[in-house]
Amino acid sequence: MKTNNLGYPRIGSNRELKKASELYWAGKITADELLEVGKNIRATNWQLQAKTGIDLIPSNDFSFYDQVLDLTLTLGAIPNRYSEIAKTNSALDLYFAMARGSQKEGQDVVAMEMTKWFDTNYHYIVPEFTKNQKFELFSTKIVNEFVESKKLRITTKPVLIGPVSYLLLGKEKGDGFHRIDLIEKVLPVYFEILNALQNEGAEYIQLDEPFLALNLTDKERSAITYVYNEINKNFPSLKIILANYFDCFGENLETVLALPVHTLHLDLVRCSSQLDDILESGKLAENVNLSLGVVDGRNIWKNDFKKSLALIQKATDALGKNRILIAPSCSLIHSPCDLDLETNDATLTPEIKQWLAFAKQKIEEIVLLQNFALEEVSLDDSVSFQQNTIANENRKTSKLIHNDEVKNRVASITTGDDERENPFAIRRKKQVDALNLPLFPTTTIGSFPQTTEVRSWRAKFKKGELNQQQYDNLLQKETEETIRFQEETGIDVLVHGEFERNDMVEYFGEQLDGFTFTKNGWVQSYGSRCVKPPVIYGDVSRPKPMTVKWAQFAQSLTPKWVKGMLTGPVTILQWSFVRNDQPRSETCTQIALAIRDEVVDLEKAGIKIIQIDEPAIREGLPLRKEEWANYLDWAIKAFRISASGVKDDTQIHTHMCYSEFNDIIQNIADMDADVITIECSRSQMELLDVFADFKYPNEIGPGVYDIHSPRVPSRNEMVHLLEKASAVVPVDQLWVNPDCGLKTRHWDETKKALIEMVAAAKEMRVAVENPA
Ligand code: THG
Ligand code: ZN
Repeated sequence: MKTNNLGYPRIGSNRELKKASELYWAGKITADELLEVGKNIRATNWQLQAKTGIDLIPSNDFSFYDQVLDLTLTLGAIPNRYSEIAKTNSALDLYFAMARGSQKEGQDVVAMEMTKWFDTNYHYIVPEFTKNQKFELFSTKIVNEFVESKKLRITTKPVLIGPVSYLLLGKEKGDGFHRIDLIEKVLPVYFEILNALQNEGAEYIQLDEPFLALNLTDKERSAITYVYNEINKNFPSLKIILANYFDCFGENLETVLALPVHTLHLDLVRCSSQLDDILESGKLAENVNLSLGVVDGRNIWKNDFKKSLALIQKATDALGKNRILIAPSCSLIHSPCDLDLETNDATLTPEIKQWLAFAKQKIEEIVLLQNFALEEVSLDDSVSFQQNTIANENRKTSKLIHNDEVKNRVASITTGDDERENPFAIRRKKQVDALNLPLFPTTTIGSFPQTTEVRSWRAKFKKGELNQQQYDNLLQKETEETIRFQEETGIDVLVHGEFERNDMVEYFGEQLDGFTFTKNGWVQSYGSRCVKPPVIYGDVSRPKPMTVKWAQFAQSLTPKWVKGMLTGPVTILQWSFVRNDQPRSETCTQIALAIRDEVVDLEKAGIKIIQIDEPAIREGLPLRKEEWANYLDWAIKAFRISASGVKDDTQIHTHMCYSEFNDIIQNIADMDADVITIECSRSQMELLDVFADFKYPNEIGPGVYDIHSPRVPSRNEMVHLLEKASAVVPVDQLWVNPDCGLKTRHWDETKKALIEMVAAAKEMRVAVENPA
C-alpha cells in the first residue's frame, strides 16, 4: 500500500510565488531571482511530503502561472501572434506574454483566453488549436523538474495532463475540424516526454484525464482507448497512474476498466459509489491498482477516518493491500497550505479549528490512514485516531452549527418569494422613466483599483494602528475621489469602488453569521491572484446591514445613480468552503435570504440600481449533465429569492465572468435580472451570439475590454466590439462596460481605458442617432 499525492499548492505558504511574480512583472526583481523562488518552493514541498511519508510525490505540479499553459508551451502549441515575441524574448517572457498579453513596443499582443478549471475557482489558459496545428517538444520543464527532485534525492512522480483532456481543454481556431482529431499529432510529443522521463529514471507517471468525469462522445472515448493502449505499447514498463477527479467515471467506466494502465485514481469524495461499481463489475484487470481519493482536496474539513477506513477496507478486502494507494481526491492546489499558520483564536476559534485540515494536514491524514490500514498502529492506541473521532463528533453536535430561526425561515419560503411584482416588460417601462439613462449607458462592474495604499490602510486597521474613524475617513476620501473621477469621465451609472472590501466573498463572509474566515488560507485563483475563501460552518444569517452605509455615502455625493454592489448566493456558496453536513442547496437558500434582506435595505436607503453578482453560476454546474437540472433549479431559485424583494422600478443587475452560456441560456433568462453584464472581449464578442440567437429579452452589457490584462484598449477596438454587439442585439438593450471589476488594475490604466470606453459609447450614440 502506497500513499499517493496528486499535487501540492505551489503558491508557497506565505504566497512567496505570488509576491515574486508580481515583483518580476513590475521589473523589480530579475528572472533569476524569480526562478530561484520557484526552485525553493518546489524543494520545500518535496521535502515536506517526503518527510511526512508520501511515497508518490508529484513533480511538474509547480507552475509559474498555470499547468495547462505549461503544457501548451511544452507541446509547442504557441499561437502565431506570439511568434515575434518568441524570437526576441526568453521562454519565460514568452510564457508570461501568452498568459497576460504584452504591450511592449512592436509587440502589442493580447493574452490567451482564460477560463474556469471544471467546477473550481481555479482558472487555466485555454489552448488554441488550428486545423493544421503542429506540435513539437518546445520546453523540457517537466524533465528538468524531475531531475531537480532527483538532485534532492527524491524520486518524484511527474504529473501531466493527459492528451485527451489537454485537447478537450482547448478551443478550435477556424472551422473544419474537431480538436480531438489532433490526437495522433500530439501523441508523438507525449512519447518524447515519456521517453525523456523514463531515461532519467522515472518509474511512475501521473496522467490526469479529468474529462473522464464528463459526458464524452464516442469519438472522445475511443481517443482515450487509443491513447492509453499506444502508451502502454510504447512504454510497457512505465507505471501510468490515470487520474480522474471531481466526479464519477459514469458511463466512461467500461472504457476505463479496459485500459492497460498501472493504476486508476478515483475521487471517492465526490463519488464514493464508484468503488462499489468497480469492485462489483469484476472487470478490474488483475494488474491494475486503485488509488483511493478519500481525503477531500477541495474542502477544508478534517477527514473522517472511520469513514475513509471503511472504504479502504472494502478495497483491500477485494484486492489485497498491495493494490491500493491512499490519496487526496484531487490535487491539493485547491486547498490552502497550512492550518498551523492560523493563529487567530478570535476568528478561527479552537472549536472550529479542530474540525479543519489544510494541505499540510491532509498529507499527514493520508499517511495516517495508510498506517491504520496497514495495522501498523492500532486504532485504540492511536491518539491521532481518537482526536479525529472526537473532532468529528464534536462538529456534528456543536451548538455553533444550528440556528432554528434560519431553518424555519427556509422552510416557510413560498411560491412568489422568488418572483418580482411584474414581468420584465412592465418593469422596464417603469425603470426607463425612473432612471432616465442614455442609449448605450456606461457603467463598471463595481470595484476600482485596490492600490497598495488602500490595502495598507486595511492592514493597519486590522493591526490596530488605525482606529475605525481614521480608517473610514481614508476610505471616504478614496470613495469620493472615485465618484468624482466617474463623474468627470461621464460614466452614467456610478459605483462606490469597494475600497472597504478585501475580496467580495470574504467581505460578505466576514459579516454573516455561520461563516468564519482564515488569516492565511490562500488558494490560487489564476496566475499570481489568490483568494481566501471563507468557511461556512453553520446556519447562515445576516445580523445587520452589510453594505448600506457605503452605498448611501457614495449616493449622497452625486446626483447620478450609484449602483449598490452585492455578491449573489450561488457565488458566495461556490467561492466559500462549504458545509459537507447538509446539501449545498440548503446552504445556498440560507444565503439567498440574507442577501434578499440586504437588497431590500439598499432599496430603502434610496439605492435605485442594485447589482447582485453571480459570476460563479456557470462554474457551479455539475460536471455530469444528468445532475444539471437539479442544480439549476435550486441555484436560479436562490438568485431569484435574493432579487425579488424590491419594487418594479428598482433595477437589478447581475454580472458573470468567463461563462459559456450556450447550454444554460434559458436558465440565465430565468434569473430575470433587468441587466446582465458579461465577459466578452477576449472572445471578440463570440459569447454574445448565444444571447442574440436566444433573443434574450432583458438588457445586456457585453464587456468591451479585458481587465485581466494591463493592456489599455483603444477606442476603435471598443467601437468595433460595440458595432459587433449592435449587429446582433437591439441597441436599446445594450450597456457599455468593462469585462469585470477593476480592482486588480492600476489607476493610470483604468483611467485611460474608461475615458476611451466612454468615448466609444458616445461614438455609438452618435452613429445610432444619425444613421448614414
Ligand atoms: N473573488 C473570488 N473568486 C473569484 C473572483 C473574486 N474568482 C473568479 C475571479 N474573481 C478571479 N479573479 C480574481 C481577481 C483578483 C483577485 C483574486 C481573484 C485578487 N486577489 C488578491 C491577490 O491575489 O492579491 C487577494 C484578495 C484581496 O485581498 O483582494 O485580487 O473576485 N473569491
Ligand atoms: Zn467578472
